[in-house]
Amino acid sequence: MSASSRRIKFVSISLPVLYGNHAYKLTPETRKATTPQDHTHEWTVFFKPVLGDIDLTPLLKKVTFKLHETYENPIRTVERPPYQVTETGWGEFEIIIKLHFHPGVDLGINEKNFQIFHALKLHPYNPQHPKRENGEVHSVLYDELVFNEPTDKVFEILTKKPINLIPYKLSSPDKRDQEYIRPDETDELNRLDVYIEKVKDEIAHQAELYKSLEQEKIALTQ
Ligand code: SLL
Repeated sequence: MSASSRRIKFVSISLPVLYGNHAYKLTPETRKATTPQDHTHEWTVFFKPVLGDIDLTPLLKKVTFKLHETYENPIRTVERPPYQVTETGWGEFEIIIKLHFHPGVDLGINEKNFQIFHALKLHPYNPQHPKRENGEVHSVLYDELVFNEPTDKVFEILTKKPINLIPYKLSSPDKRDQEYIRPDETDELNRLDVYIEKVKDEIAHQAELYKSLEQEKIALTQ
């Protein structure tokens, strides 16, 4: 066994990520001449680390988004961040987001690939939720990529800048309870608070960004 394929026993490293979609109703202003008549929405599906300054290119060769077969070339490949696809359409469907790691990178000994099934949302789905103006929908989910017993190489990539994550240790390989290598748990809780704040900020930021782009577009067409 070479040094690069040796695995670090009982150690896991978790990478908080966000994925999902934003959707906006098309208006006469935002509709392009080439937009098919029956398309009612513009949407963007994306995958990204919660912390915006983390660059995943050392881990990811590419991310593919598998759209409904009503789309031309339904498998869309994105090789650099931002990992996202923007389209217009009329219907909701399931999008398969697949992470393709570089050779030698995986989530664990029997976990070579990672797929996320995201239900594209165009319509506000919870009648209890207040409706947003313009019928915007933001369906954003939180998850964690857990790298189990990483190889030395993966450990290096994950714990050094720009990724810079903190590893944790399992008390035994079959136990789910986890002992943090860092003795201070409050440290970890503080990190979670940071992540939650970031999630909120990011959702607000994306909504703002879209609004100003939309205004620019309207200004240009006048
Ligand atoms: C539905 N099962 O019936 C889903 C299918 C398909 C969505 C939705 C546009 C494709 C195109 C599009 O929105 N497809 O014409 O480019 O709701």
